[in-house]
This record gives sequence, C-alpha cells and structure tokens, in this order.
Amino acid sequence: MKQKAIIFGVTGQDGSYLAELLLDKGYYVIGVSRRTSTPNTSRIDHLFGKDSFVLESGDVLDFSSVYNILWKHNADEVYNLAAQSHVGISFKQPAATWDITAKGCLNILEGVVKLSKKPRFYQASSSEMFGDTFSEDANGNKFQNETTKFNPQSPYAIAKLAAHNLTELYRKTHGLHASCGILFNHESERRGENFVTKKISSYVASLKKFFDEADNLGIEDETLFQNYIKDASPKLSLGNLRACRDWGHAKDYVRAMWLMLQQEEPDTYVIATGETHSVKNFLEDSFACIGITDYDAFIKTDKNQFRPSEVPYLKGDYSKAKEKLGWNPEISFEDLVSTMVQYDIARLTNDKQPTYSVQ
Ligand code: NAP
Ligand code: G4F
Repeated sequence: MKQKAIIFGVTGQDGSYLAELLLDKGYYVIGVSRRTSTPNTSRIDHLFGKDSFVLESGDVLDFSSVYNILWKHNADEVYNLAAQSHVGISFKQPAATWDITAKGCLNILEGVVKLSKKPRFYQASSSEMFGDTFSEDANGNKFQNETTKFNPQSPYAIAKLAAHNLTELYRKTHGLHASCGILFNHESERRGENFVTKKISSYVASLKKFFDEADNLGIEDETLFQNYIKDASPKLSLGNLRACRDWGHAKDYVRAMWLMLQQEEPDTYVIATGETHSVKNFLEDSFACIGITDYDAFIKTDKNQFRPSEVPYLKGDYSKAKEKLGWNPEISFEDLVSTMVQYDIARLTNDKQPTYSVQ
C-alpha cells in the first residue's frame, strides 16, 4: 500500500517541492488549497493528472474542512506548511496572520488528535522565532540552535512560536508523533515575489532585459547612452540591506521535513546552512550574475520596506539534524543566487509566465 501524506499549504513554495519529493518516493499525496479569487496553483499545475496526486479544497481557518480532509484520507503523514508567511505584512495584518499561522496549526492538531489512527505531524516552525537573540561559541561566533532562547520580533514570529509551542505540547500531552523544523530562510525559483531574494532576482533579470533592448536602440554616443541607462532604467526599491540571513534552497529543506517524520521519535530540529550573508551580499552576487559591480544607481531606499522591529542576524547551527537525520544542505549560497537570477532571466527572455519543471 502506498504511504499517504496530506500537505496543508501545497500551493506555496515549499508545498510544491514537498509534493514532488513525496510523489518521487511513491506516496499518494493530498494537497490542500484554499479558495482564492484568482488561480493559486501555478507551482503545482504540473502535478495535476498524476494518479497519485489529488487537490482538496480546505482552509486551515475552518476546522470542519480540516477535520473532514483528515478523516476522509486517513493519512500516514500530515505536513502543516500553511501560513501568512510574510513578516512585513504581518505588521499590517496581525490578526489574519495570527489566525492562519497559530490557530490554523491548532485546528490541524485538534483534528489529528480526534482521529483513531493518528498520522505523524510536521509543523513548519521558523528561525524568525529567535528574533534578536543568538548563542555564542568560545570564539565569540554568533549562531542559533535548538537551545537558543526565542525572542520573536513580529506578529508572524509570535504566531509561529505559539504554533511551535502547541506542537511540542501536543507531542507531550497527547503522545503525538509531532515534529517541528525550525527552518532558516530558504528560497528558490518558486519564491513568492515579495520576499527580498525574489525581488532582487526578478529585478536583475528585468535590468538585463532593459540593457539588451537599449543595445538595440542604436544610440552611438557613449555619454548619451549612459545618460539613457541612468534615466530610463527601472529602479529597485529596498529597505534594510544590513540584515543577515542564513539562506538555503527550498529543495534541500523539504527533504529535512520528510526525514523528521521517518524517525522513530518526534523531535525539534534546526535546519540551516551554517552560513550567513547580508541582504547587500545577496544584491552584490545577483548583480554580478549580469556583470555589474557598481549598482548604486539602480537602487532606491524605500522607508516602507523597513520593519517596525527587525531580526538583525540569523545563522543556524544544524549539527543536530546532521547527526540524527543525516541531513546536509547540498545547494550553496552562490548556486542559489545564480539559479534564481538565471531562472528569472530565462522567464523574461521567453516572455513567459512562470512555469515550474518537476526537477
Ligand atoms: P508560502 O509560499 O507563503 O506558502 C504558504 C502556503 O500557505 C500557501 O500554499 C498558502 O496558500 C497557504 N495558506 C495561507 N493561508 C491559508 C489558509 N487559510 N488555509 C490554507 N492554506 C493557507 O510559504 P513557504 O515559503 O512555502 O513556507 C512554507 C511554510 O514554512 C510556511 O508556514 C512558512 O511560514 C514556513 N517557513 C518558511 C521559511 C522560508 O524561508 N520559506 C522559513 C521558515 C518557515 P495560497 O497559495 O492560497 O496563498
Ligand atoms: O525576504 P524577507 O521578507 O524574509 P524574512 O523576513 O527573513 O522572512 C522569511 O524567512 C523566515 C525564516 O527566517 C520565514 F519564517 C518567513 O516566512 C519568510 O520566509 O526579508 C529578509 C530581510 C529582512 O531583514 C528585511 O527587512 O530582507 C530585508 N529587506 C530589505 N528590503 C526586505 C526588503 N524584505 C522584503 N521582503 N522586501 C524588501 O524590499
């Protein structure tokens, strides 16, 4: 019999990669997507028509829809990836963020508890929960691991911490096989458009297109050409460039989610690369992909992109996941940046809407 898995949040970045991973492993996958007024399935359209993939309509805010799906499919594993996952937006929509991200998780946990055969459960916890805290090694190097104190700095992070604590509580009090992955930032070609990495890679691709078109305008005078570039090129508006993040590729991270649910005992694991880079570093490497080193003329500061409180520094220590799960990240920061930029260039060159290959 095929293993069955339910993915809440299947239409998101991670949901789409996790669905592919599980299908490759021979699972029957039930994806859950909420009703939206415009299509939200572009990341999983290529999965439709597969015998082992089905999409159910459900909303984590609606307990009865959650419970009906859990009861109907009697799955072996349930992954909760559903969230309002944008930190900046959580300051503007704190209640919606709380309901989806915290109460949504509770709805799934309550549904799982009521089943006679209880599936294994994965909760998508976040490095945002650390907020402004870190641990230090003997040499004064800063990092976060499973023992670092949490001090969340946004409505999103507070909601994630509530869901995290609930999952650990249900593990203890209901004996659920419920695991939490404290995942540090992970990106990909499928990253949502309003996260900083995707903003940058999309912009750099549009700038490359602008340069290619400018070359064909036949402006022979170099000064005129440079003035044209300066005045007419699109500009990228960004906020805080100093924040540091531990950025990995989502494909590596969904493998860790699956590994957690294959362990005899449920637990909590940090998943990260162990490296940290500033937003400025990400910018520099992205511009370098199109041969630009001096990018100041293309960047504007947007006060609205600064957050009321920031998470200044994230660098994960994933030793526990390495030792217990045998997990290591395989895609480097440099490859992540160039893959995202090249993907967006190809997308614009072909003048196509995003399509996502199964690889
Ligand atoms: P994402 O692309 O924003 O995906 C979020 C998913 O949640 C989407 O499928 C979204 O559906 C769904 N969703 C939102 N509200 C819902 C509701 N009321 N009912 C059902 N589904 C709902 O996020 P991601 O980057 O894939 O991240 C996956 C999970 O990991 C999230 O919980 C995120 O908070 C967490 N996380 C992410 C990172 C990261 O760096 N990516 C790091 C740590 C933790 P729509 O498509 O309809 O919007
Ligand atoms: O790309 P971001 O929006 O990601 P952030 O806030 O780190 O959150 C992501 O990672 C978390 C894990 O640590 C997840 F839990 C969460 O769901 C999400 O996936 O911002 C990264 C940094 C921040 O410091 C932000 O202030 O980039 C800075 N930034 C600078 N300019 C910007 C911008 N962020 C965005 N989104 N847009 C900007 O224009």
